[in-house]
Amino acid sequence: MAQQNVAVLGLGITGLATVNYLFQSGYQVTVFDTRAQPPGEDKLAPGVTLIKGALCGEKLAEYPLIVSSPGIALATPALQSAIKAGCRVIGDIELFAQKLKTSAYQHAKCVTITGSNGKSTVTSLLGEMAKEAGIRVAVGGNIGIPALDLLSPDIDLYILELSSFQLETTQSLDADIATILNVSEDHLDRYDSYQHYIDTKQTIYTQARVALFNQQDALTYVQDKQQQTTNFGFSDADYQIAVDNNNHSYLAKGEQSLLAVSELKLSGKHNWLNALAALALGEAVALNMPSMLNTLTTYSGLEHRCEFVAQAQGIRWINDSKATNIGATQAALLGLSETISGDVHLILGGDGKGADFNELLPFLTDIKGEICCFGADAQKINRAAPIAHIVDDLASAIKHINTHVQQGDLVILSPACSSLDMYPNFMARGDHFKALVNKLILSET
Ligand code: UMA
Ligand code: ADP
Repeated sequence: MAQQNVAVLGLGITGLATVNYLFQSGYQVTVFDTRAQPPGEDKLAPGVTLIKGALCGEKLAEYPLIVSSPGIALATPALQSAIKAGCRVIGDIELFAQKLKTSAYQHAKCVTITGSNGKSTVTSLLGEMAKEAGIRVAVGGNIGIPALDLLSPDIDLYILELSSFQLETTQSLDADIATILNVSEDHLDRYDSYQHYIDTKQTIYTQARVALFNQQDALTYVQDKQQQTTNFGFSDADYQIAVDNNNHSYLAKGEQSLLAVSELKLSGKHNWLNALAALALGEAVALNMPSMLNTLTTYSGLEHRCEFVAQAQGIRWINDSKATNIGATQAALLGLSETISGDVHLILGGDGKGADFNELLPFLTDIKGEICCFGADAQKINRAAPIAHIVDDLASAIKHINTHVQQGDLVILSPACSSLDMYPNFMARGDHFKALVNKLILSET
């Protein structure tokens, strides 16, 4: 029998995982990548053809099945013309979903997590909860490990973080539970409208048996009235915050208090919601509550998310490089305002992905310290918020702020923008910030 031809678009980590998966499943694979030196080139199996350069609709139309990477928008003209010519376009998560329906994998449970912010925190937290409960768990997707690389018949629970990019090309997941944690503007350079981005997020629910929504955020509400749902939120929710007579707050299931929020290792009120979401997801896949609560008392969060860097001369430095949209910066500012005695100094900047920075303005007016901005959208930020000084780069921002700080102050990199205009990724930006801060502190002691 002739091998079926499949085109894989993109040779990043998703493309490479897809190529390996299809190649091992016996397909004839051709990879397309627009870049002159795609990152996975040296790792390609012999027998896989790589075509570099601009995507051509006519060429793609020769393939009945195209598996596209998340970094390539479905709206790309070459892809659209291939679809019109009758090609089927899916993503790696769709291949994963199909594999999970086969006999060796059917026993496994699956949780899917999307949202504009908090995805990685909830995904990794739930992964830690499952590990602590002794479950054979695999954690991946947008958080970093491509879903296809997780597949093993030995796994009993998959926890997938899904981006809107991945949801664009996924139709047949059958998750035990799916959640949209929250929705705020992001990736507006990729979608023709905010509504398009919201609608894409909503498709996660139609591919799950139970939908978990955020009571505080109407954009996460479930549209299908027939769908089984559960919810989390500060109040009026299945998983909520209870306050006792002494004004102490607790994570609670309905009226039943579970854990004092003061016991959480994570800080900031947005993390109360993340913890509630993880508990709801965990219960839906039968994780044991005492064990999950125990994890919450030890889990300290991921690098680059409101990460403590150093304290010197009474000044606290925080790396929140993963704040790549306005909603994340807003959450960081609200969370931190409760914990400091002095002023907050803020570093913004990068590529705003089409965001309207006027929406950030209400959260900047309370800031008494310095605000600096740099990068591709520095002018745009400064036009919306003239209090933000334009500087050349991160080093200049730190230098400027350091001349204004006083004991009790806090300096935070929470850029509200992606890093890709100046750095390979948000991790490199956060690492640069940490290195600059540590160097500064060393030079002053
Ligand atoms: N690219 C090209 N030409 C191509 C293919 C890709 O220029 O032919 C560019 C894309 O525009 C993008 C970059 O290369 O700028 C990477 O794209 P990719 O699809 O090859 O990405 P991968 O390396 O496979 O990583 C992807 C996710 N990346 C994106 O969605 C852009 C990773 O999420 C994810 O961890 C990984 O799959 C595993 O599932 C990153 C991300 O930034 C962290 N996600 C966005 C976010 O979180 O906001 C959605
Ligand atoms: P994502 O994977 O969705 O980008 P992360 O957990 O990596 O989410 O966090 C990204 C940024 O969003 C960080 O700056 C973090 O402080 C902030 N954040 C985390 N959880 C929430 C939430 N529930 N609401 C708003 N912002 C959040």
